Amino acid sequence: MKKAFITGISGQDGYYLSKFLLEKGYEVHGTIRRSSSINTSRIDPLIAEYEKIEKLFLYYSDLLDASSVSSLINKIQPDEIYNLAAQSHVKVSFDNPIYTTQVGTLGSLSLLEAIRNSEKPSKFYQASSSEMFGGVDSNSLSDASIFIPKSPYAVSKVFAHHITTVYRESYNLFGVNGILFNHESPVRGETFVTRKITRAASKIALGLQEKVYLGNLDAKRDWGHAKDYVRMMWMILQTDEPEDWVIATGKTTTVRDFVKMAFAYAGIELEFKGEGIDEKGIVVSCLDPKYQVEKGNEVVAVDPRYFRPTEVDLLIGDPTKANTKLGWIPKYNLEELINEMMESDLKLMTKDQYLKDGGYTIMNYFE
Ligand code: NAP
Ligand code: F7E
Repeated sequence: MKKAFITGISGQDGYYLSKFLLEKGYEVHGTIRRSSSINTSRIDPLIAEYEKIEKLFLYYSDLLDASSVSSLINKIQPDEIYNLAAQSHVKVSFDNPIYTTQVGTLGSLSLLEAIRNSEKPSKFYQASSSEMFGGVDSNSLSDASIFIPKSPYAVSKVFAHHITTVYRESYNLFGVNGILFNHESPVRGETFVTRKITRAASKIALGLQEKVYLGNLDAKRDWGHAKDYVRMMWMILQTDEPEDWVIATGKTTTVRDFVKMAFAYAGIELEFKGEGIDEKGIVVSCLDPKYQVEKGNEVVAVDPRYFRPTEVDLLIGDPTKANTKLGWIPKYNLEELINEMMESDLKLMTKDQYLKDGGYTIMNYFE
C-alpha cells in the first residue's frame, strides 16, 4: 500500500486528488490549516468514509512552518508528495504579494529540503501553473515555452518550478512540475471566474439575484475539469524518469463565451452590447418555463474593480506530449464541465444547501 502526502488537501484539487488516491487504495496524509471556522467542507465526505478506517490522516500544518513540514515527512515517509498548497488567487496575489510569494517559494523549498534530508526517496509533484507563461504568446504553450510571469503569484510559481528542477538535477531527486492550465469543477473556489459565473447564473435563473459584475470579458483561458487533471498528476509520478508536463485541453474560450454557455444551460440566451466598461449582457430569451427571467433584463455588467494591474490575456496549452507519451486524454469537454457546474449550483441554490451544510451535499450529486 502506497502512502501519499498532500499539502493543500482542503482545496479543489486536494479533494479530487485525495479521492482518486483513496479509491486506488493509497493511504493519504494531508495538511490542513487551523482557521477560526471549519475549512474542510470539500473533504468532509472523505473524512467520514476513510478516517475511521485509517486510510486518511489529517494534520494541522502551514507550508510556511518548515519544521512542521519536515517532521511530518520524516514521520510519514511517503512514497509520493503532492505540493498543492498555495495562495492560488492571481488578483489576491497583488494585494498580498509577500505572503503569496513566501508560500509559493519558501514553502515549496522547505518540502524539497525535507525530502533531500529524508531517508526515503519520496517522489515530488510541484503544482506549476500556466500563469507562468504570462499570456504573451498566442501559440499553444508546451513545457519548452518561455515564462514571462505577470503577477506575484506567477513569479512565485516560476521560482518553485525552477527550484524543483534544480533539486532534480543536483540531488537526483524525483521532482516533477505539472504545468496545469485552468481547471475547474463544482467545488471550484467561489471567487474564480468560472464558479462566480455558474453561481450567479443559477441565482439569476432562480430569481435570487439580478445581475453579476465581472472584470475582463475578453480574457481567454484553456479550461479543463479538475478530475481529469488530478489523474494526470498521479500519472506523471508513475513514470520512470522525472520530467515536466503541460496539462491542458488545447482549446481556448473567452470569459464572455463562458458566461453565454452557463446561462444557456438554464435556457437563457444572452447577447452582449456595448464596449469596455459599458458592455452589458442582456437577456434575449428565456425558454425554460422553470426560470422566469424577462427578455431585455441586464444580467451581466463590467466592474473595473475586478480588473488586474496586469492581465494575462490569452492562454492555450499544447497537451500533445501528455496525449502521446502517457495516453492522457481528458474525459470532459468545456460544455460538459459547464453543465456539471451549472447542474450542481442550481441544485445548491434551489435547496439552499450551501448555507445549511457548507457544500457537503455537492459530493452526493457528483460522486
Ligand atoms: P485552492 O482551491 O485555492 O486550494 C489551495 C490549497 O492550499 C487549500 O487547501 C489551502 O488551504 C492551501 N493553502 C493555502 N495557503 C497555505 C499555506 N500557507 N499552508 C498550507 N496550505 C495552504 O487551489 P486549487 O485550485 O486546488 O489548486 C491547487 C494547486 O494547483 C495550487 O498550488 C494552485 O496554485 C495550482 N494550480 C491551480 C490551477 C487551477 O486552475 N486550479 C492551475 C494551475 C496550478 P485553505 O483551504 O485553508 O485555504
Ligand atoms: O480568472 C478574468 C480574469 O481568477 C480567469 C488560478 O487557479 O488559473 C487560475 O488563475 C480570467 C482572468 O483564474 C473576473 O481577469 C473576468 O483573465 O478564474 P480566474 P486565473 O487568474 O486564470 C491559473 C492557471 C492558476 O494557476 C491560478 O491558481 O477571468 N475575469 N472577470 C475574472 N476573474 C475573476 N476571478 N473574477 C471576475 O469577476
